[in-house]
Amino acid sequence: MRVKLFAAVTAFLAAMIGLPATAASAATPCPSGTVCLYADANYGGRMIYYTVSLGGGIPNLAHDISFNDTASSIINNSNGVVRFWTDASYKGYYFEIGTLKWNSNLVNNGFNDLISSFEVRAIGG
Ligand SMILES: [Ca+2]
Repeated sequence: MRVKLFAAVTAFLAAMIGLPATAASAATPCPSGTVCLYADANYGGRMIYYTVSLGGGIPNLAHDISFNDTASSIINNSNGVVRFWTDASYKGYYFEIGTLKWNSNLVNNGFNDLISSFEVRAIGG
């Protein structure tokens, strides 16, 4: 009975904040050798991943993948250093994430829902 009540309360709270009840399930893993961008904090919501190689990047997240100004958390599961920009074509303000680093909530560094492009700056950083 107690468990059922907990489940009902959880579902109710999920509904209140506009999330499906399954939102608490495990985040989509970030494949090895890629950098992953998540629409929600703590690696939730829609996710895109990109295979890291020197000189690579996505100059415009609005094109094809519709991920402009969307990312709220990031995982770099690669050996590259990735620079994220607030504007397309690697312009505006930026921050970098090194090899095997992550940021669970881009509110923390002021880049939430702002990333419009990213580029691989180095390998082995
Ligand atoms: Ca932007």
